[in-house]
Amino acid sequence: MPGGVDAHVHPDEPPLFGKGSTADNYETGMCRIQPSRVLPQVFSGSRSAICGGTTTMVTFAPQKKSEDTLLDTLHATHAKAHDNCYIDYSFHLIIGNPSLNALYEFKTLREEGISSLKIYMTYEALQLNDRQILDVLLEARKQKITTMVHAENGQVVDWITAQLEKRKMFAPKYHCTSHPPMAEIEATYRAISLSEFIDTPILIVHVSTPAAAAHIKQAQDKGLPIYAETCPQYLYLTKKDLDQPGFEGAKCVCSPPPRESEADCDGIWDGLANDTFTILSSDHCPFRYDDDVNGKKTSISEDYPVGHFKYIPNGCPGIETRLALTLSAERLEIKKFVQVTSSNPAKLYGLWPRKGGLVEGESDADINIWYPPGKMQEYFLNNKMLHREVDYTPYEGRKMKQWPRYTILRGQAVWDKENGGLLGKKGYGKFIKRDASSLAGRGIRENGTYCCEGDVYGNEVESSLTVARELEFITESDACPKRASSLVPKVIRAC
Ligand code: DUC
Ligand code: ZN
Ligand code: ZN
Repeated sequence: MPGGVDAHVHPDEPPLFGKGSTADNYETGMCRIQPSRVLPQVFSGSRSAICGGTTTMVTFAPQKKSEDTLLDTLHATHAKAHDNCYIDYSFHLIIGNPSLNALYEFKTLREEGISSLKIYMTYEALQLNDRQILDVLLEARKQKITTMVHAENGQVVDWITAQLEKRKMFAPKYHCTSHPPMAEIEATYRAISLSEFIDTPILIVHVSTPAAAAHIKQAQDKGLPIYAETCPQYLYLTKKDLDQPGFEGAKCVCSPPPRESEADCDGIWDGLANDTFTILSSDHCPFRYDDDVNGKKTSISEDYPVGHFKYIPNGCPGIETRLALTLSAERLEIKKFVQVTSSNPAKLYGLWPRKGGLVEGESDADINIWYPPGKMQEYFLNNKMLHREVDYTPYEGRKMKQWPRYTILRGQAVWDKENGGLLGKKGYGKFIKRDASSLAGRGIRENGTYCCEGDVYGNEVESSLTVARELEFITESDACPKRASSLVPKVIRAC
């Protein structure tokens, strides 16, 4: 199979999601964020990735609210990654401040091979209001940039958090209470509406709730270019994993949180099977557990002896386990597994056919060789098997049936499970310039109407288009370009 493409990875990030900084860096070096505790020079995000069969990752370059430029952020992130990666990589820009200058820089981002952004509808440090989101979507549309959206209503989360605090409910499990499905469902619907209004594609990241997935599916069935991602934590974890004695539940605090029951996980599996989800990423956001300087335990203090859920850094590790966990579940057809973990992320983020496929003469030779079904001795996952900074896995003790036997990156063997394990070298991984997203959107005719208009779109879409025309952001260059997308919505393919 083609090597894995993980399009949602957070190495070496500053505190943005609660307290704490992510542990895995791009390289093998000392853990930057732990000056008082020198860690062995053996682990890193990209090393961990390659040991689990992921050969390309797209990480984040986070612009802070206080910053006016994106290009400095991009260059600083390049500096962290350069010569430090075991696997090939690119970056999504996180837009914390869509200032005029930042919007102006979108064009340069494209010239520098960056064709995707992420925005947040929650988190004080990152949250954009609807007006700012419209600014981003409009400029992204002009530059053919794909916008990833973290869809949770931040004000709802803050309000419930205050209610819980009044009642002195601080334990990790209240993270779930403070991030209810409603906050995700509402924000998902709003993001879809804003995207439809601007007529530009979005990718809703880390979807956790079947009801949010239903909104996405409905939009897709209308022909709208709404794409979605889910992650292993929503396939395997539930609220019970946060409801553990003491502080233990903090290990599984991420946002959106794992949901109520296994029925929710089943609903997310169904979304993978029925194409609602285009990609399955790890959202590897690696905070150490037993770490009161930068990890999960920063939320413990004298006032909060079992921590305070609102200060627990949000995120779970998972880059190394994403592929093997999913394959071990034996719930997806192999073709679907390859699509959601490799080919589709490559197509969505402008890496195809170089990445995510085995196309003769066009693809890099990035290959995973797995054990034939039933030929690998079953085993129980254990964090000690993994190759990174993080001191736990949320999937400890899970029964596994698969792990990559060999991994090859650009023709070089970089992982041989039975003969030495890691063979890859730091610095072999290269930055990959990305093309315009395959999520370029619907075809629009020169006269401004959709090339697939008709019953499938209905009046609502037509009226948005009229507004779009009035604002003159539909230009000749948008005229039914037979977009080079290999992943356009079904209705478009028909025309
Ligand atoms: N969103 C992410 O994408 N990753 C970690 C935390 C979060 O909220
Ligand atoms: Zn997010
Ligand atoms: Zn993330």
